[in-house]
Amino acid sequence: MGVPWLILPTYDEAENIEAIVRAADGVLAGASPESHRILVVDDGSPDGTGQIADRLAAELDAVEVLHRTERKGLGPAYLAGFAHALAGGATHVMEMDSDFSHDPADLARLLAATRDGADLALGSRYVSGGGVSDWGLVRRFVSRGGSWYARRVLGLQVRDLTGGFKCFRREVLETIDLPTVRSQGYAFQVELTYRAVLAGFRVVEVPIVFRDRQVGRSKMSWRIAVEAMLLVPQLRRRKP
Ligand SMILES: Nc1nc2c(ncn2[C@@H]2O[C@H](COP(=O)(O)OP(=O)(O)OP(=O)(O)O)[C@@H](O)[C@H]2O)c(=O)[nH]1
Ligand SMILES: [Mg+2]
Repeated sequence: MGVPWLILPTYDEAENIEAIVRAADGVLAGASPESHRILVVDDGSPDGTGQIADRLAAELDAVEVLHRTERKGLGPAYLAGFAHALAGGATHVMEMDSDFSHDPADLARLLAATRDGADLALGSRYVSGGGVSDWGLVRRFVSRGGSWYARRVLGLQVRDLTGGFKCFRREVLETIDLPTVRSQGYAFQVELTYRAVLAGFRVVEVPIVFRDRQVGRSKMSWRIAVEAMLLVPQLRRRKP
């Protein structure tokens, strides 16, 4: 019988990987008593994240690792993880950053939302009860502006379009034609949510508080933000 899967993409998260895997494993053991799986998707991190993940996989029943040899970006890492989880019989597939910006405790609320009627539950900073702690003005402005822009261009009601803390019911990922998804960074998150809405799935926003990573290096770049700006209008043009 299938169980919920959590995908943890990693690139140079040696300082976070062990704590995040253990925390998520504990939360999911409570939220999904029939059991769960955790898949670390590591793009050959030079800092040895993949080896730490292998050690955890040997120790913890629920954990496995997908090693990719090259750094290909967040989107392709998630697509590989989704394919693996679906082939493994996943009933639900969850996305979460591996840097504690997303609180693993919130996995329980995302999963509960999909059991209460949502097809896709989004961890949302921009609904009542959600927010960001410790971001400067510029970063707040870029993030809010990005969600506003994508919402306007795509004509969506969703408040937080760029977040990467999500829980999909299996049927959503089976329906939205993953092999044709091309975007990488923030645009990847926008594109998946957009496709789910277009396909008629029920998308629900669950308030979360996002905090900045405490250790490790950010991989967010202007290149990724600009890619998102340019790609969003193309998503609309490519509308099936
Ligand atoms: N497998 C894989 N994971 C990645 C890649 N780029 C980023 N990640 C992971 O994706 C998650 C989000 O990336 P972050 O570096 O936190 O980027 P961000 O959240 O956009 O920016 P900050 O929060 O400012 O650090 C983290 O778990 C990263 O380790 C990649 O190319 N491949
Ligand atoms: Mg981050």
